[in-house]
Amino acid sequence: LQLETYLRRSIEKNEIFLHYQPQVEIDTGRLIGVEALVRWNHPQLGLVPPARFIPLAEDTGFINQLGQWVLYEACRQMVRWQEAGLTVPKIAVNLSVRQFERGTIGDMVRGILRETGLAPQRLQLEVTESVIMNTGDALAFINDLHAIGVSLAIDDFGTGYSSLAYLKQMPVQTLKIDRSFIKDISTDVNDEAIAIAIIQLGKSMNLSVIAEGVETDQQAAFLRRHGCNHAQGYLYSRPVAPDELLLRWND
Ligand code: G
Ligand code: G
Ligand code: MN
Ligand code: NA
Repeated sequence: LQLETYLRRSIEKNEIFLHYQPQVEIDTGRLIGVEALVRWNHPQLGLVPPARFIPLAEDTGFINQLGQWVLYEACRQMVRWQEAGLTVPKIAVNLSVRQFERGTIGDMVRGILRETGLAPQRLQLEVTESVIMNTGDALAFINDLHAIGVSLAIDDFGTGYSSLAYLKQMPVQTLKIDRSFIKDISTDVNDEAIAIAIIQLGKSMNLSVIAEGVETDQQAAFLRRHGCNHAQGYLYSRPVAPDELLLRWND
């Protein structure tokens, strides 16, 4: 309960900030985008992991305020990097199921793009399969977002229970292979088979596929060999502060 009280005030107290994890083309190491990941630094508690406060924010409804703050800040940061001379091709922002409940997600995205001046093509929204399956009329919302010109990614793909028939109707551009399938590549043949199947599915449905949680050269080589050329993970970079991204990727 204490945590909930703290969380409610976290935005106004400037305790919330974003880190950004690079997404790269495996072949060239080129930066293709970043994923925005929210962080909470409380003066007494220290850094609270998102795995603790995101579910709380979802349960209490605070995720709506938080999600709006995150999206605005992420779009603003893209403009700041641009002004500093770094063009980040694309920013990916996570959305929770509750952000779809009010039916105003499209208006929020439109408003923030207008305010920040970020081109819609440079914003990708990540939703999990459970967002799609647990949102009434998900297709209408997804179509609305698609009409704005932003792209959509399915996060943690393969861990949920979305039907492929559903996927077929969705104007989705990207599948993110969940880290759990990448972790044991080269030791677990089942995980390898799943990763390959997702890559093939993406190819045949004309979707781009990005592997999450890539930590080793071996994993990267496996992915590349099987036709997945986009990756995100500690092998390339941890999530970093905006200035660090600028330093490390500005050439
Ligand atoms: O950074 P990592 O520990 O950074 O993130 C843990 C979890 O928190 C991931 O499942 C990630 O999708 C989720 N997460 C991180 N940032 C956000 C955010 O801005 N919004 C939502 N809804 N989830 C986020
Ligand atoms: O669930 P989502 O994919 O949105 O969140 C990404 C999460 O994965 C974040 O917690 C991020 O810090 C973490 N992450 C990113 N790259 C790696 C990696 O290479 N290894 C591990 N173990 N975690 C990672
Ligand atoms: Mn994500
Ligand atoms: Na994920």
